[in-house]
Amino acid sequence: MSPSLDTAGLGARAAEMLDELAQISASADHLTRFFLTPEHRRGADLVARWMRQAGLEVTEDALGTVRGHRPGASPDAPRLLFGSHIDTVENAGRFDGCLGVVLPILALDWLARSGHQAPFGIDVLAFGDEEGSRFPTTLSASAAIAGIFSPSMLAARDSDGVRFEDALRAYGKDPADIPAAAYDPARVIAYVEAHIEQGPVLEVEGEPLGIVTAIAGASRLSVTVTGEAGHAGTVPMRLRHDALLGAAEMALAIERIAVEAGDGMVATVGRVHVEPGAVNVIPARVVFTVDLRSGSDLSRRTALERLEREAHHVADRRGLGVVISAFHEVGTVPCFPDLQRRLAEAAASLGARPVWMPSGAGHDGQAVSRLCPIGMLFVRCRGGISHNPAEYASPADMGLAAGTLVRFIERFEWPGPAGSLREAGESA
Ligand code: HGY
Ligand code: MN
Ligand code: MN
Repeated sequence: MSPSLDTAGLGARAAEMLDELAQISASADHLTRFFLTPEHRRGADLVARWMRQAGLEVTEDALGTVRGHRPGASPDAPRLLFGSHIDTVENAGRFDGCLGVVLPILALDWLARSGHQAPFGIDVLAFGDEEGSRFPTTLSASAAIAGIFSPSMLAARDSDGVRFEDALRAYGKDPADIPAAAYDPARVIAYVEAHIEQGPVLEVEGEPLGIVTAIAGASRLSVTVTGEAGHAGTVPMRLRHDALLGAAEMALAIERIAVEAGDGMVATVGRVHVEPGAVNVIPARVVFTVDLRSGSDLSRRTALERLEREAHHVADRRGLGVVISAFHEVGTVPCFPDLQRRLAEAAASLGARPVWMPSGAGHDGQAVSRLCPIGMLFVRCRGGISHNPAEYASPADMGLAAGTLVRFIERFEWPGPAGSLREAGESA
């Protein structure tokens, strides 16, 4: 067991690193770092430097994921994976994603300094496309390591019309190398992601750490409503086909569907585009997004069917057209019980009493779950605020989380290549 863990020092270092990474942004005024941008490149280079300083072998795959590797007892020893994302939403906080890259780097640095050598290999992964902020894709980088990257993503275009594939080539990658980014499932033990909770539960419970039981399934939709442009001063209200009012009525219907569904369902209309967007022209076309989530996939699918019906009722009544297309769909993903137990025991060894809880936010772990068992460790964040520059996790809580990862790795008894974690987990 490594010497008594200096969790305060680990937390202070984590805060410094996150502050440094947060300076790498498309804007001088706020933190915005989108996939395959110059800011992504600079952020990836900084993470790679930290990985090297921690003694890791650094590579980068065809989706730009930075990989830091610590060898196990033999070059082909199966690996424990840790990681999260370094891309952000617009005007983001500095902890979302990045924390889950910084903490395992610090944990491995600590273990290296304390002379610990695990029989298994350990990788830290910094994914670049979790948020889906630039392209209408999400989890593309983690999907690639899981071997489930969808080539159709390459045709996605950002708001400037730039194709995913062209941006990838401009970033110096070759789409032909994407299949090689996938891990061999037989060489991977499990994946563990540390992440801020992005909600208020841990703060309300007065606990610094959470053990995630499952990650909620999510659907992201694009809804296009078409009406008829007209003169704002001359067309009587009863003769209008106002695309924006139709969209507004649909948005309120979506809210009602989520509230009535229960199951912790949440629905968000986050982006609205209005054409022609002139003050004195009746809107002819509106495109808006829907983000729908629930811990129950059945409940979410039922809500989607109801949303489709009600949107068409509104359109029929107002003489509008409506087209609904889903551009992202991921099912609810359970976290592996054996990993939950191991994370909880590691946290408890440092005096924490972690809270078991689901994640309403999506994470790279949802994609990686198609490769191997996943576990997630939540870190308390102030006021549950996230996707907001006011996002904050304390150095003390971050240090405790880093220490938990150290203990998790030190204690990770693994049956070896003969047996997989899944078998061990099932017997546990
Ligand atoms: O939207 C999410 O849940 C994640 O922050 N990308
Ligand atoms: Mn995140
Ligand atoms: Mn996020």
